Amino acid sequence: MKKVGIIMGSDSDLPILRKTMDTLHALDIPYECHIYSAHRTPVEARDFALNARKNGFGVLIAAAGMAAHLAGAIAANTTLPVIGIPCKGPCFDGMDALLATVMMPTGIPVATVAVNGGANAALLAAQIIAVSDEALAQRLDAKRAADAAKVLEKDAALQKELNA
Ligand code: RP5
Repeated sequence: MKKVGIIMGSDSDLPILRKTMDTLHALDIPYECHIYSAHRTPVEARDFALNARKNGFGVLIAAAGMAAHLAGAIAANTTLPVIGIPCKGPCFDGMDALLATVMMPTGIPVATVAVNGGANAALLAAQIIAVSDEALAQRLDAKRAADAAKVLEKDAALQKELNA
């Protein structure tokens, strides 16, 4: 199976990427995780993206906050699918990172998930890989069914309480 590459702009983003790693781990998807910044280590970020396909990656996830150029800078150097996670910083409730990540110019797409959407980034990466991996597609179906069952259990408990 192709690996998922996870890149974060700073170790301060790590709590959000833990959700990404946990979700990939639960789905049995191999991944590598690195701290490379578009601004502080631009050479390493570029080299990682340039070599990602030949190094066995199938999807890249890039997370950054504030002037969040990382996902775009990664996408500029690969045609692998890139998923951006805007991370909430100290100002603007994450709107700064959301706009910086999502507003890519035509030709260099980044699939942007919600602010701090670490788990959804992993699930989207999994769904991309599952296009050509039936066993993974089945694990995703099972997770959807289990998640739905949990919601219905909560609904049943609520109905019981309201109708008591
Ligand atoms: C971004 O700047 C990082 O992705 C992080 O979200 C933000 C702040 O970084 P630190 O100053 O906490 O290292 O590049």
